[in-house]
Amino acid sequence: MNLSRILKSKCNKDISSCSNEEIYFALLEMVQEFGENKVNERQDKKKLYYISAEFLIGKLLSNNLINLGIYDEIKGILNDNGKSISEIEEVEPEPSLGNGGLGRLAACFLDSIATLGLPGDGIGLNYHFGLFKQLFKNNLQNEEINEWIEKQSCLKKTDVTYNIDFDGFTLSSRLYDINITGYNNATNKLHLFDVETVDETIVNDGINFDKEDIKKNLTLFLYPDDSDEKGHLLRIYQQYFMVSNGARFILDECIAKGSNLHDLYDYAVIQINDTHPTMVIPELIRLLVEKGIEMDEAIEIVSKTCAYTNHTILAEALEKWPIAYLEKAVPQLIPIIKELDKKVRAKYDEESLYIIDKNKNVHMAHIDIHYTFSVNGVASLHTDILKNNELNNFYKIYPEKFNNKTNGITFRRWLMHCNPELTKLIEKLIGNGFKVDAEKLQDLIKYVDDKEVLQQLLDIKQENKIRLKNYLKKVQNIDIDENSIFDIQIKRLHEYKRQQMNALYVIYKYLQIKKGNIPTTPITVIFGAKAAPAYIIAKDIIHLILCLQELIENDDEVNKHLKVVMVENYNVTSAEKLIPACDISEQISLASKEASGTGNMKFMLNGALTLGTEDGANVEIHELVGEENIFIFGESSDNVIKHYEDGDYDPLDFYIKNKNIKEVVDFIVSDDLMNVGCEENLIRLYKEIMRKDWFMGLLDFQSYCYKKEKLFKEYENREKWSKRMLVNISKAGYFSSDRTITEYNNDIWKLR
Ligand code: OX2
Repeated sequence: MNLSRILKSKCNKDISSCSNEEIYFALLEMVQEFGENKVNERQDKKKLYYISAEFLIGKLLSNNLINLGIYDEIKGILNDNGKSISEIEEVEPEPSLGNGGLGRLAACFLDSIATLGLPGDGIGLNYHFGLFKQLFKNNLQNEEINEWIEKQSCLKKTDVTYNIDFDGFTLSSRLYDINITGYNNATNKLHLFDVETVDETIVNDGINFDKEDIKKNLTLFLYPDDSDEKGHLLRIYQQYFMVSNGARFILDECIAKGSNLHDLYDYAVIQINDTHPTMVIPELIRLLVEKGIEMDEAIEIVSKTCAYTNHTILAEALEKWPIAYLEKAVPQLIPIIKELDKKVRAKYDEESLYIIDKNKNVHMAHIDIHYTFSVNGVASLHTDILKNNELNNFYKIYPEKFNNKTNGITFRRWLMHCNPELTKLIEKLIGNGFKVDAEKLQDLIKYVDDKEVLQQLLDIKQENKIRLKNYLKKVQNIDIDENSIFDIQIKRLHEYKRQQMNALYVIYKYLQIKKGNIPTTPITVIFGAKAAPAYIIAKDIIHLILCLQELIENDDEVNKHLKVVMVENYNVTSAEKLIPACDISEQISLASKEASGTGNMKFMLNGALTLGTEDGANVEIHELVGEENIFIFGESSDNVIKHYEDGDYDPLDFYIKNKNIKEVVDFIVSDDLMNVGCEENLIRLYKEIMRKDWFMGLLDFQSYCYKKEKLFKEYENREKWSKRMLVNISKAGYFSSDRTITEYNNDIWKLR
């Protein structure tokens, strides 16, 4: 195959005389054709459908080139023609079809499913603007639309359409497909449904639009503002549209393969990604009954076909819909949901197990747990908490359904693509095997005393820090010092993730420097986070961080030693730059609240050391790397759960008794900050932290500061630090999503 010739013919002229855009579109077309040639023609009887409201796939071009095994060659060809692959990567818009970990996990899973050669497709929605684009203005978050669909894109229009009935109107759908090509393996599909009548022009003034105009708005945004009833209804419309299309599509494919529907579970397994797609259960039952199957049998068939993953124990994220809303939007499901509830009530005399509670709310997770054959958590601590606390009543009646699948990440994107230098070094040391068998990374451990290798690790980190410095200069015109410690917290903004605690540390450090306690090595604290548009306190936390950024930047006494950077519009693309450059990975959620986390795994794989609580997958990282190679602090999850049960936590106690804490908390409303910020936001946040502090930041603040100081001291011993880096990299193999998917397949899907 002469790639140079193919590319040239797609460009219609010499590569050297093409613009980056022209080359990008030529490559896009080429990758699509190559991927198409690898579509799994083998008709496996059983197929997995991973149904999810989010697929945070990130830019696709380079990953496709890597997975097709032609990245290096293309890079070379471009180089020979005076072009740079990274500049061409920049042309590609990033689809933001996800919010955070849950959506990125789904994308990593699709990569691994295809890489392992398993028959498995994704099903979701084709949001035109995805999650919003974040802009900072006056130290506040503003939201804009994120346009990513161009005339030519990774989306392939298909001729699959359905008519989806709602109360009083019908929407016709259209399926668009994205190729998911595995690493050196077959191509699967991501199926994204859209509404034919969607209308992008109804959005105005940022991200505002008429929430009631369902025909035009249904697939405009992921998670439209749901702070009012109209927003809730829109979400229900979206969810039903997704699952009804998905269910019809699945049934059609199974029938085409020879299923008589009584044996649906021999042809399909449906993984329900959190509760957003839960309505697929009643919808499938409804469709089966429509096709002549008795209700009881239909329920049994569907229960044997579907499996459910729980991603969170946060009460507000466990969806429950007022039955009145469902009656309004999807009345056709009501008799089925009532039947499902009736069956539960007939069997169990226990309110907490019911699907419809006494306040007439429908608990989506309860539908999942009763009417699927598998319920899994996403890290071992999380699954234990589900079994022993949150879902204990369910665990008692269905112990056999509960299982753990610790999350993972695809190393193709989160090592090979984002950190080519480190990849090259690993290849040189232990060969290529780790790319398909990540556990092979353990072979690196034999270099733990090899000074040359350790120095190379430090050198690569340094290069990646410079790369990040250049990137931030370019996209945000911010200067950072590559010789400072890069301390990074990037994730959705949520109080339980405790960015506010990190910000309080920044204040602490600022005040220390003011008092003359200068850090040996300067520190750069980097944040990246979007706050949900209607989540006031989260936006206040962003405001605080931006105000600190400005205050410190303008303080010549401090800015040589400490810097705060809030990365604008944090997304997959910027994560790929931030993670390889990181020294300290902040994983500081309140123990018990972060189900798993996956950023923690990406950082570790790229040689950052974790500063974290004993939460989510941090627990497993801790076990793997050992005490010496991770920095753990804070209250245990058992104690946290007990504090909640006993209701005995009061932040005011800490504020009053601890001088240090009072000083940093008070600083939020100091003149210094008020001068650069908004009084209303800062006072609101101050009160929230002092009076509520729902996620116990003040409880852990002292031990957080202590550990962080220790870390900074340890950083000075570069050799010891580099050993720790090596241990972290060598132990990261367990967190490959290839391992996770192998477990899903062995225990739940049983494909092949
Ligand atoms: C996230 C969890 O918060 C995160 O801990 C986990 O790593 C990720 O899912 C993937 O499992 N609910 N949970 C999540 O997002 C939502 C929504």
